[in-house]
Order: sequence, then C-alpha cells, then structure tokens
Amino acid sequence: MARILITSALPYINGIKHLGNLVGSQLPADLYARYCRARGHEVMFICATDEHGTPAELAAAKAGEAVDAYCARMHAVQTDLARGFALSFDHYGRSSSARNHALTQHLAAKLGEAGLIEEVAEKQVYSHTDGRFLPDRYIEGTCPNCGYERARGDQCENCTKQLDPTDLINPRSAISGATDLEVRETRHLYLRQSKLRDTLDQWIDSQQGWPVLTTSIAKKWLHDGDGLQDRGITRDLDWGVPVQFEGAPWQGMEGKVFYVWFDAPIEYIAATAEWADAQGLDDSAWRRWWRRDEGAEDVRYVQFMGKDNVPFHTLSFPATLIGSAEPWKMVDYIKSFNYLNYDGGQFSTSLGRGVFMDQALSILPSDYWRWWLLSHAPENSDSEFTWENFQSSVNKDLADVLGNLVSRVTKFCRSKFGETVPTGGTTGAREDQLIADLTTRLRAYETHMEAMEIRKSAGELRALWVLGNEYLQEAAPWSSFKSDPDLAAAQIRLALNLIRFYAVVSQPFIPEASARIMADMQSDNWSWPADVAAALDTLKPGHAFTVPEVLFAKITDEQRAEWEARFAGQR
Ligand code: B3M
Ligand code: ZN
Repeated sequence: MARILITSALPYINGIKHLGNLVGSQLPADLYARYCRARGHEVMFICATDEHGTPAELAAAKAGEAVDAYCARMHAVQTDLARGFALSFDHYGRSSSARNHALTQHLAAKLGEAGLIEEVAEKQVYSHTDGRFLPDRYIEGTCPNCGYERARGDQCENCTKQLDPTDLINPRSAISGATDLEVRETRHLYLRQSKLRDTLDQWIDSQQGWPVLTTSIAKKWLHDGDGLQDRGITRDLDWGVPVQFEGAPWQGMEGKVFYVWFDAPIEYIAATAEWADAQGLDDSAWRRWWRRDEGAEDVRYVQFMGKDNVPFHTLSFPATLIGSAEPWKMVDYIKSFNYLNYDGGQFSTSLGRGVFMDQALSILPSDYWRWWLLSHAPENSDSEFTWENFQSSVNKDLADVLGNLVSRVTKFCRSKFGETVPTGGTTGAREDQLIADLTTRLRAYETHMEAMEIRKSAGELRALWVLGNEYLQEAAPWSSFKSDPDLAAAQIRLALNLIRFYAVVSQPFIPEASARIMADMQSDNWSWPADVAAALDTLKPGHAFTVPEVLFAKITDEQRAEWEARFAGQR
C-alpha cells in the first residue's frame, strides 16, 4: 500500500467551467484518485477554488456583489457541480482561506530570508479610461514571441509563453478596449527565480518518465532565451493575500497583495491543512503529506493540469518550494493535457460556446459525460467534442454493450430462475477461456491506469465489457436453457458475477452507474479482482439481486439535434 497525494489544478472562482476545463484536470485526477483508492492505496485528493486576482474582482463587480460574498457564493456553486460530477475530493478548499494567507506569507518570508526576493521599482500600465492599474491579464496585445494578436499580459495562450504586460505589442485594455494607457511607476516584490535556474534544471532532469508534453514545456522556458526571468509576485489590488511578513507589515508594500499565481499553488498545501481542520485533526495530519521531515518522504505526489498551467507547476511553484529551503514535498509526476475543442471551434467562456458543467448535468447524468470525456481525453493532441461522436459513444459503449448485458442477464434470470443467483450446473472450456481473456485485459487495464494513460485505460475497460457480451452471445443461455437448464444456470451465475465485476472495475470511470449496479446485485463487495476466477465466484447460488432500471438510456437523434442547436451560441 502506497500513499498518494493527488492535486487537480484549481478552477478559477469566476464563472462555471466548461467540459474542456473539466477534462483537463479535475476529471482525470478523480479517475486516478478513485483507481488508487480501489487498489487499496491511501489517497489524499485535493482541489480548491482559485479565488484571487482581477477576474474575481471584475466578476464580483459585474454581479453587483462584494468580492468576498461573490467568492463564497461561487465556491458553493462549484462545490455542488463537483458533487454532481462525482468528483471525490478529500477536500475542496478555497485559496482565500486563512490557511492559505498564513502559508503564502510564511513562504514569502522564507524566500526573503534566503535572499530570493528583491524590491523592484516597476513600470505598470495605468488605464485612464478604466481609472485603475491594469493587471497582466487585463491587457491584451500581440505576443512578442509568436505574433498571436490576442495574447494576454500574463501569458500567451497560443505559445504558452509567460509574459509581462509591457512585453505586449500594441497593448489595449481588455476591460474597455481603451488604448489610453500610461506606464506609471510602482514598487513590487520580485522572486529571483533566475538564481534557481540550475537547481530547477537538475530537478527536472532527475524526474523519471514525465510526459513529453510536460518536460518539453518546462525545458523550453528554462533554456530558450529569457526563459526563467525574475518575476513580480505582488500586485496593486485590494483582493488577495496582503503582502505581510508572517503577519507583520512589509515596509513599502502596504495596500498590495501577492500575485494570484504565487498564492494559488500554495493552496494545494493549505487546502490539505483546511482538510485537517475540517476533520478536527492536528497539524501533523496534513504535514505528513507535505513535509519530508514529517513523513512525506514516501508520498507519491501527482498533479493534473492543462498544458497552459505547466510552466507555473514545473518552474514557478517549485521555485517557491525549493527557494524556501524548507523540506516541502515536491511533485513526482505531472500529467498534463492538451485542449478539448467544441464542434469545429473552441470552447469559449466569454462567448458561452460549448457545454458548461451545469448545463451538462441538466440534460444527462454525469456518467455519460465522464465516459465520453475520459475516453476522448486530449492526451497526445487536442481532441474535439461533437454531438455525433458523443451520441454514438454513449449509445454503443454504455447502452449497447454494458447496459444491454446487465439488462439481458438479470431479466433472463428473473424469468427462468427467479431473482436469485441460480444453483446447479458447471461451467466448462468456454468459461475458462473467458476468464483467461478477462485476466489479460484486466492486467492491461491496470497497467494503463497506473501509467495514467487515460484513453488506453478506457479502451481496455470497453474491451472488458465487449468480452462479456461476446461470451453471452456465444454461450446463449436462452437457447441452452431449453436443452440443458443446468448449463444455463451455471452460465447465468457467471454472468451475474460478471456484472458485479464490471461495477468494481468500471467504478473509476462511471461511479454512479457502478454504485447502482452494485446495489442491484445486493452486494457491497468492492474488492479489486486480483484473481478473476475467484471474483466471478463471489455471488453464491441463492444470493438475491434486483433487476436494474434502465442503466443508460440511448440518446435519440432528436435530442442530439436539439442540444446541438441549444449549445451553439450565447449562454
Ligand atoms: N486557476 C488556471 C486555470 O484554471 C488556474 C490554475 C491554478 S493551479 C494552482 O487554468
Ligand atoms: Zn505567443
């Protein structure tokens, strides 16, 4: 049994996330957390809302609410949606928590002691039209690296380069479009990341088997030109973690807050402390996950995120932790994702294009979405959601293959043997072959799940379902029943056990359907099938079960057409 710490990139507090956001971090992280728990590992699965920064301030203003009230309300909304998608976080924290304030200030102080923070007089963009300093992502312009015309002041979406607002060519206010911008002087704290360049380089080199997507992005910013520049970690804003030295004022920094990307990853740690607080546990409960001197040495730490978040997790956050000179647990593996596109274009939060988490749940149960999204996860390249593909994948994989098997077997048993596992008969070579094939596929499934190869895992799971269907097709208990009812009894006994087996192995992908199947099998034996033959002999003759309601309803052409039209345009 291992101890596995899993974090998902923290969704910004403003607005409801679309399915592309979901499949880029929270959903695959949940899949992995569920799998690790199912295999008996001790798991700590952490996520939180990322609540600071200008987007939160502006969204609150737009909603006519105070920013703290807005964040509290949206945190509750996002918590509900996470529950709706059956995301099994051990804690869903808030980056605005007291824990994160304290830890952010603590780490900044440590970085200061280590000589890694310096005060810099900075030129910052002030917008006369907007009457305020414009932070990074509220200035748009042309990327100096790739020429993309809608690059933001913090990062170019197109080439992932981290930017400073003043790098942009032809800058304009993203709030008003105003170009009457003026550069004014203000003082800020800078993290001297450049001093850590060699250390970070060696740290990245020492990582085994990271995905190419992760290391290539990290290496690019370490080695290409001005990769690891010192970066401002404070901002002229009201909302955020005040720039203080463990609670005492930081001279000259009054009225400023830490940059949202400085405090957000620290919330991974702080949220674990929030978890301990919520459980009524003392500090050692969270520190054994995060402090190498207090038990975290043998923790395996895995992070999930979209590719645009990779530079912050391979460079900036490690710089914070290493630079503190304290023994913090560092990430062991970063699973990163490309983008999911929507029906010939991009998902767009600003245009309301695509399907958002609340909308998805309002039309179909979460497992339909989980299955499609995970089995089409944008791992090796961008992938695309189309309604046609969604319909066919749900109808074939879930309804025709898995759902149909469950329904046929249970209904046939009820009509011929009653609602208990039938007695009598013995299985033969066909069943031995099925067990051998299931074992091969299951071992492959485990290998891919351990490697977080999500599409490949989905493929093996589907193959496991298909094996059962093929078996049933060939064994045809409905015809053997006429000539040899004992044989049919043995076949149906095996098939009922197969249904429970499917609940166990499918649970990381489709937890709600799996729970229903398990309940209908009147079992709560979720133990992982180390030995497939033994697993298929779990429900004994005479064990009662219930015929399930329709597990997965097919998506009709009318529904598909209606949804396609409904989600094409404005939200
Ligand atoms: N909220 C960005 C994003 O959702 C950001 C992630 C923070 S992870 C510490 O893309
Ligand atoms: Zn660019």
